[in-house]
Amino acid sequence: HAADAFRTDLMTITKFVLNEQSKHPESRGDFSILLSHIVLGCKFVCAAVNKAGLAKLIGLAGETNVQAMFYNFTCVFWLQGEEQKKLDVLSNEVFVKALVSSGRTCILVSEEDEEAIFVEPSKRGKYCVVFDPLDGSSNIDCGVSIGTIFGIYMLKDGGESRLEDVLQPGKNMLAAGYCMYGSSCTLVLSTGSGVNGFTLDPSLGEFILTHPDIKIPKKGKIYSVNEGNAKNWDGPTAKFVEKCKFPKDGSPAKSLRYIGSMVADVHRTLLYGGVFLYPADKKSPNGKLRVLYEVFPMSFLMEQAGGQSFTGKERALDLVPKKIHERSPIFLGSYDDVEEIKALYAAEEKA
Ligand code: P6P
Repeated sequence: HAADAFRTDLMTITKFVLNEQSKHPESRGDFSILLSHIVLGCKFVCAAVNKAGLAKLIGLAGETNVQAMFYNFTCVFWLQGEEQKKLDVLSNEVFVKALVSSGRTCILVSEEDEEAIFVEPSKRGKYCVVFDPLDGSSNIDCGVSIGTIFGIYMLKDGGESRLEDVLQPGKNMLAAGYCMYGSSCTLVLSTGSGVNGFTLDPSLGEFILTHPDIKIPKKGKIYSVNEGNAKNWDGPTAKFVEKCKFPKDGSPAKSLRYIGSMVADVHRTLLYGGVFLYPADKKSPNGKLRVLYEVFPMSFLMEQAGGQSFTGKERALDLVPKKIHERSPIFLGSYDDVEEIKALYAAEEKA
């Protein structure tokens, strides 16, 4: 029957977030309203990213001409000929406007903005959001999946919002997630009690719960690193990768999978297991990935899914950033695989 084609017990992200809220009777719904604005931002960026391909197809001078305007809760965007705006700049505008218009944020840190954004008092709320609006955007032209990454802190104390409120260790985050713009649009979210994945149904314009309670396999068969940096790796990283390729205990070698877009590499690691690493090297002693809006949100998700995340020195979520665009080396993924890396770094410590 046609009726059978449609499941009627769909769990949307909106319902899911409201269910979570109902577990906190004291909650006034601010967090749910904030999350709904982040979801809105993801929907518009998803549409813009898809249109980008189309824009190229219909030959708009090879640039992406998608303009988005926020009118309060709704957003109008259209393909237009005059202003040439790059997708990562546009995505940043969409998220900044969505977050400010939510009336629930006080400080925003974006990969696209050198300085933190302090929200004007009339629109100020109690949450601080750190985000990379379009991570991996250099991969757009070849159609590789890219994504938005975000983390949410609560203002440290009810007073004035200060930069210290976003220089908190990742373990203080209330929530973190990413939205991957690929063959489908998938939003993976944790609000501190597990990890859930939602897929955008474009016909409904809703994110539907498709990956409930994601748990990363305890050990994986994949390692994910840019081997092109091998000549600059330190000892423990080099030893770990060597072990992946030439295991001494007769176990099969691991497969190398590296997409070069963090959201895509982390999403595969979360679902299939294994380890993703962006280590320090002689050229970049703090690695490449940014602490606040790449390392912390992905580490938060990994721990919530039963995995772990290590910087080469400490648990990633224990790191206390000093600057909002600080970088850190990162080794994240299956619990046992990261344990092996920690043991190699500990052995070097002792040596
Ligand atoms: P590399 C994309 O530019 C990015 O910021 C992450 O998404 C990705 O994991 C990393 O850099 C890739 O860096 O040096 O391997 O090209």
